[in-house]
Amino acid sequence: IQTFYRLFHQCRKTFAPLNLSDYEAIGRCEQEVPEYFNFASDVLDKWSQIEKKRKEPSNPALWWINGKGGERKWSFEELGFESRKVANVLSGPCGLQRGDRIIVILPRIPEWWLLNTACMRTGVVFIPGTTQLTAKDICYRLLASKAKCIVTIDALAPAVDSVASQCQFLKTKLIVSESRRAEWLNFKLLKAAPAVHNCVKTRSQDPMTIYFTSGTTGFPKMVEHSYGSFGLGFFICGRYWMNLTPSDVVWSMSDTGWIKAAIGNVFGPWFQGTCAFVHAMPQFDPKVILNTLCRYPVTTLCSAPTVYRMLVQHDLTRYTFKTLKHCLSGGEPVNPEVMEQWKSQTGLNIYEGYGQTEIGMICGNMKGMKIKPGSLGKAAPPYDVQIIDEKGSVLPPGEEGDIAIKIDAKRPFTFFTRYVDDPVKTASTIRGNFYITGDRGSMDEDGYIWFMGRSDDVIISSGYRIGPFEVESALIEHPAVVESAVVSSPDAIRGEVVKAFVVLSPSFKTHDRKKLACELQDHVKKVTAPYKYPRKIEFVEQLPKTITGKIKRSELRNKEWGQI
Ligand code: BCO
Repeated sequence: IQTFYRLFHQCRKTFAPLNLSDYEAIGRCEQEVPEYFNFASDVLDKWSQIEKKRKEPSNPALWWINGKGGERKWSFEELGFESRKVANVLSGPCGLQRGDRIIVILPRIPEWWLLNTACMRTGVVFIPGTTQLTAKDICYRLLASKAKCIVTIDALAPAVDSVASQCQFLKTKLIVSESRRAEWLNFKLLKAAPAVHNCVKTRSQDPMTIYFTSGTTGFPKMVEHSYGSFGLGFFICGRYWMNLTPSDVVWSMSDTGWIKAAIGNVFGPWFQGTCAFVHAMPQFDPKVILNTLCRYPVTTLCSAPTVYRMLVQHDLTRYTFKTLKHCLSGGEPVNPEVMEQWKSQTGLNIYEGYGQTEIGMICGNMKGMKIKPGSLGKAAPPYDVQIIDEKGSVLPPGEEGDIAIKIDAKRPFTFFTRYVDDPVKTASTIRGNFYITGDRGSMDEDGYIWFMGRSDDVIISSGYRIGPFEVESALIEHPAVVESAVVSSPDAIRGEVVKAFVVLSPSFKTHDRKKLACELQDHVKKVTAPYKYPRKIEFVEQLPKTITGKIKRSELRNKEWGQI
């Protein structure tokens, strides 16, 4: 009888329609989070069924181009078919089981989307990483996460091989490549893999993905998200901030290593049955972006403010974006001047969203809302965002304090589960009944939040979250550096950039300073992901310190921002 009921419920679930209004109610915390949820079987496979029943042709689920004539378009059905095969590669030749962890360092190629979906189908925990990671970064991530498998491309395979012997947990290496590489499995295994796969039944709280994210101290921490926080958590964002429908085509430019790629390229669009458009540009080039917006039917553009700052340097009136109707930005604050320039040349507003790897979207300018340029918008459901003081009391409108999220009896389901292996850091994010974002700001009478800066030493440059400690650790490995302090410094294009104050060792004091600065920049790019390199370097005799010898980064930062 039990077996009968189990099968009956399974069948009912499989053939149940995709009830988006239920997901909306869950996203707003008006309905309980279901005990079981898996984005692949509960959403993607449902869109595949809907697609089959439609009479008129649908947009593809994924539309990928590489600008060199390469193009792939997958319907939800094709995505399902291919990702089931990848799931069989993961549980077959790769030997992965539910709960095992996999690091995926891939550029914007379709295989990334397949692996993402295949991990949901198998219950393997997906850990994406940017292709800018160096051998040292990869080693750190393999050891910290205890990942059993890594997937990457030819360009990064030598970096993985150079550290693999130190990574005792790593069992399988999978390469996405046209050629064979010794000791690596090839993604081409997919061709022979079976296309039948039963998606695992995952609880909403089960771990689904881990992101490495930078903080003030130490090396990046592991932010763990669950099937509920990650899948269900992005419903509101996709529907109301991104304003997506099945007839839209969204182009979100984020690198695959960041949560923004998950929001803008996976969960945001696919929850709404929208096409995720991807242009695999090997290098960022504003002209390529503008031409792509003219040639392809992109309706919705999502990118970091730095990209908009770079785009408005061009004469936009020479380009006609026939289908573009909604523009989004996130990852760093967008300045009102850029919004104004974009609007005057394209007729379109930029709708800013503010979020974090830990908790997704916190505030946003939802479509149709009055935009107050320079503000982050209003609290995004299900969050109750408040500005609080150091005792945890809510501050009145206009007063600066910590941007925080009210937590009632239990944490909102959209929150990350924990910093893996770091209960102290996990607990440190809570003050009384509030989650502390680490950002400072104020709220006006209308509930709009205004960002003021970080409360810690984290640097937000071009949308990247950069920990000063990571850059200082890279610098100290160079023989010229006795010590350094790394802080943010204002920049017209990137919002802020990394600046290093460096004390030189005596034997380097007579060296050409310009050449030495370039050498140190190249050195940092080799030791750690290049986006972190100090774009400004100042050589100093000594660093400001407290009586106990702690470097006063805040003093240097305030000077940079003209606050002293
Ligand atoms: O600017 P430079 O040329 O001096 O240096 C660049 C690269 O050339 C260099 N580099 C890259 N790979 C290298 C290398 N150097 C040596 N060897 C290599 N293998 O390193 C620098 C990297 O800087 P970049 O990434 O900013 O490059 P670029 O081309 O200027 O790109 C501009 C942007 C705007 C496209 C880029 O900065 C970007 O993608 N920013 C957005 C980041 C983002 O998506 N953030 C969102 C995070 S998620 C989040 O915030 C949570 C929200 C809920």
